[in-house]
Amino acid sequence: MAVAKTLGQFIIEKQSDFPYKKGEISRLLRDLGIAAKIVNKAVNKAGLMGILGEAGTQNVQGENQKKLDIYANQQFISALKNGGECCIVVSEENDDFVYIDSEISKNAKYIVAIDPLDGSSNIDVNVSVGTVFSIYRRKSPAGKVAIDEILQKGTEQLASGYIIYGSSTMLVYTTGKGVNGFTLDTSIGEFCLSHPDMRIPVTGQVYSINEGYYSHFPEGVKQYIKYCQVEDKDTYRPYTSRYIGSFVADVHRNIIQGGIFIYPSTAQAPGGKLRLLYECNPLAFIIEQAGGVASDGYNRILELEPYELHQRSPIFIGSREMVKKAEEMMDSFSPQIKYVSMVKAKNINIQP
Ligand code: AHM
Ligand code: MG
Repeated sequence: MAVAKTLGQFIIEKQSDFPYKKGEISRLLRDLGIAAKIVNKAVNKAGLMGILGEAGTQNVQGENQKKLDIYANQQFISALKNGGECCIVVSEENDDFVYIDSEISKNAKYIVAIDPLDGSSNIDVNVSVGTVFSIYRRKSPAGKVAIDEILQKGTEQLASGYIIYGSSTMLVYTTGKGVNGFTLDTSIGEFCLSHPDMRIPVTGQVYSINEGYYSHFPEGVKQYIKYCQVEDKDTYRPYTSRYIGSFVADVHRNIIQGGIFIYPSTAQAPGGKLRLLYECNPLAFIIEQAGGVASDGYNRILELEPYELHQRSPIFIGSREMVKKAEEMMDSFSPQIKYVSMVKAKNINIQP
């Protein structure tokens, strides 16, 4: 039987593709991969180990229980701390950024934005969840990291990726030279190259959106949904609707099969739901590298200006032709909510 290439071997082989060729990005990816294996174990055993439950409660052994997303956050931060390459972590689980203060990190140059366990409410019902991460380089050479070094545009990402804890566990990443996917072989405890050079089909037949909020959607989104549902043999419509409610899982399926995922602005949530720094930007980088498009309905996600750590953005992400069609609809039917820049979007008054 042929021996599969491990993530570690692949990273060494691709070292020359990485920016700042000193092995630093490789080490960061390795550290994230280590934490992913630990989190994978906990996710798999979640129902068995009594690890589920609210933070602060006690399990049957009288031990303090941790919600799995808090556990995942701790694992990723401590792996990054031990690795010594990361100086700042921006995490969905922490209101403020986390400064990594340790002897080996004193010259660290990288900022990691992470959602340690996205879609964690799905764990209670045994549905796939994910980790999403993004790596930036600090701008100043040393000393205190300024907030504008932390709030960089998605175009500044050096690497991004996700881990999907599903029927199998996969780590998918890009450093701007295509997208590669690795499946965890639990018998040897290694991520092995299983999906080299991932490409998203130019179009697809899956649209993915929470239609329960239909009445709150902008007119452009309503019109796009109608378009997806209309019969048309030439474009293989009607499309099929698939919504897991777990961002990583929905986007991962669409990368493989082709499709569009939309979480738009709604009357209740004018900025959308998903977070720019550690949900939208990392997956937008992956999607673009796989040949797809990621937009807020009007603008490229990667060019949005970040103004705060936990800022949200509407997102239309997936197969090129499908996202372009949805953008056309937004332009024609919802021009009034055009997000010219996120700074303006902050105060925009949305009339769907
Ligand atoms: P979370 O960060 O609180 O886990 O929420 C993010 C999740 C995404 O994974 C998913 O796409 C979305 O929320 C689903 O939201 P909704 O239930 O509103 O459709
Ligand atoms: Mg999340």
